[in-house]
Amino acid sequence: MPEGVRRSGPGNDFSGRTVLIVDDDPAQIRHVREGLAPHGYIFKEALDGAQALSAIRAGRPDLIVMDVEMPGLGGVEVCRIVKANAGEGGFGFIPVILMTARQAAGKVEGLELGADDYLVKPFDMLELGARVKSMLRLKALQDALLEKNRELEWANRELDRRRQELLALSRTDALTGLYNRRYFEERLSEEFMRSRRYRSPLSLVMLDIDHFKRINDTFGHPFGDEVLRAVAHTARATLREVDLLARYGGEEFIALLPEAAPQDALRACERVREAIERLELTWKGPDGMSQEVKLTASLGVATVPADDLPGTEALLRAADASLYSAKGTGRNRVHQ
Ligand code: GH3
Ligand code: MG
Ligand code: MG
Ligand code: MG
Ligand code: MG
Repeated sequence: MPEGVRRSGPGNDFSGRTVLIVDDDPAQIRHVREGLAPHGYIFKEALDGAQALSAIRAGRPDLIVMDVEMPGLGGVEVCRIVKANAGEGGFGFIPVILMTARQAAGKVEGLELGADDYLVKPFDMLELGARVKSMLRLKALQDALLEKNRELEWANRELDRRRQELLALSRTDALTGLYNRRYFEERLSEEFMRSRRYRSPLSLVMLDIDHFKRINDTFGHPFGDEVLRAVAHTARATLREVDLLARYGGEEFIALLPEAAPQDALRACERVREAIERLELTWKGPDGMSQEVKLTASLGVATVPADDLPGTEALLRAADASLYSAKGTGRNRVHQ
């Protein structure tokens, strides 16, 4: 072949590919084998359609060269089965070259049933060689396409996964793992509208750790961080799953309690307050020093529609005012 005609891409050397030769005449099988021998293929043989199918199931060949006229299952039927099972999980794409002694009859039928090429016996071995090679090239292209497709699908899933990860990250407070303020405010607007539309109660809670600065000052900032994580975990474990809890900033947390009327919210807040009061944290200092640390928190609640508030801003202000009042009257308490 002149240099310029050489194909790039899947290449032109198909030695080592498996060719299944199917014919009820062993002499014809031998003939085809000898004709294709110089190309370095691996040959499998079958003497009828049933044998051919077992051979295909046992190990997918890269190509099938098959007689049309065989007793029992004929070449056209086998071809139909191979093509019907070309999908994923089946045989995949296996090119089929049919051979027939008949001049025209069956040729159109074979091609219409998905035979990829057709040879009329007796045929020239050079022609057989060229057609086999062209089919193997087709097969290699098809395989490369499938592989690319699989890679694309994988890349797509990976992208999707990362998108989800990024989305989750953009909603998360890095220190505590709770939702962050931005996501909370998004949800607050939605929940407020829902509450208004369905006239269902909605409570907003603000929680602020008492004298947190002292904890930082006494035990250091890293221990302060540990305390924040412990409070976050405790509040999350105490509230209902439908309650939205977020870190609002610094040592302040905020929670949205859907369907919670004032009394429900009060009870929930009391549970959180008590759970924080019960927390037993241990500060570990240098030289094996350690100390039990206790803490408390103050909580402020506001509820719509019990508190007649026009919007989320007013709801936030009302909860903040309740918190301020809880702080002002001695801390470690819930006000509403
Ligand atoms: P009060 O009972 O009135 O709320 O007093 P407080 O000390 O808790 O309140 P203040 O606002 O005076 O102090 C809050 C402290 O929280 C100050 C700030 O350094 C600390 N803080 C804010 N964010 C973080 C954080 O991410 N980690 C740690 N360790 N400390 C933080
Ligand atoms: Mg025959
Ligand atoms: Mg504060
Ligand atoms: Mg505080
Ligand atoms: Mg109030």
